[in-house]
Amino acid sequence: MDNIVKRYPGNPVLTADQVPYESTLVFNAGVIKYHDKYVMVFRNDYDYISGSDFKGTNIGLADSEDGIHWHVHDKPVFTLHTREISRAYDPRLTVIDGKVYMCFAVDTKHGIRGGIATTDDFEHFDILSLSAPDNRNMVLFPEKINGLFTRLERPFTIYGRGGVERFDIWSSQSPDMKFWGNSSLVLGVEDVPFANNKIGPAAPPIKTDAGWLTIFHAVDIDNSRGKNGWENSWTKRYTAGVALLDLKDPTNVLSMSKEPLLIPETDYETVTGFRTNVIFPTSLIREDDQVKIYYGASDTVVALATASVDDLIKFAQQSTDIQH
Ligand code: BMA
Repeated sequence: MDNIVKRYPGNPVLTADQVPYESTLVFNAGVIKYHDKYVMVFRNDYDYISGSDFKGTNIGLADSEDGIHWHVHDKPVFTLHTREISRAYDPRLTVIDGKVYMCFAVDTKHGIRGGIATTDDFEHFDILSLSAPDNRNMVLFPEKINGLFTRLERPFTIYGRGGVERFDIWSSQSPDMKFWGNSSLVLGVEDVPFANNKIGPAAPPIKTDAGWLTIFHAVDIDNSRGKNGWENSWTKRYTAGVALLDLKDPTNVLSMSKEPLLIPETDYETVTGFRTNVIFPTSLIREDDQVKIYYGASDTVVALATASVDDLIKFAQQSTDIQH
């Protein structure tokens, strides 16, 4: 099963120098096919200060005819900044019944919230809900399940998990995108053999006969890693795994890869960039029997890879030993 994922040889597909406004890092992008074009919303961090601090973050918009060559629009399209809120970031897009929804994370003075907005034109966004803190990495399933909108999400359970980062993937449901409940654990970090720190939802799942094909990110810490990227110390590595969830009950994990699907390897994933060793997938686009996988690389650029749906399903069928 080696190399079932092919990186686009011309990677990265989006870099800060393509952006016609202040931009330092462009990464973690939501991508959909919409009205015969590819549309991307991406996180833009600009004006580096020091440590992990940037002067600002906004969400930019780009479109493309082929999913490879991107034209960035002249202004950012989504910025949240108030006395309470410092920024919105990490957008994911899902189309449900022809309507576009964007999930995003929001940093506030009182915690991190997961937001969901809808838009018709990528200029005006109506915010439908903001979760209680701390929660983020929300992704929406592309259709209602048992009559309810369904999302995967990643609460931050610091206090209840022994005071350390041990974060898991959960799901919640809603009749209207505003009120969310029916929350259940989907996958625990201890279920993932290549994570020793935390996991989280990556891209909105896609429907296959074998189940919801779901990519997630998995974090391992190795203290011998020391300095990587621009910060004084960065010891985490972000890889991507893949799982199949029951079509009728996505809290039921049918199977999961025992090994990562994508590990940082190339220069733009391991050598150059702000936080190296980070692969952060945020979008999956199905095209016949193939998928395009978009991911943030080193928190610095957007990269593209492709894989066959059948290979991903086989890769996800390695293990059915899910503990809870
Ligand atoms: C996570 C988020 C992501 C980022 C990743 C690696 O906690 O902040 O946006 O890609 O860390 O830095």
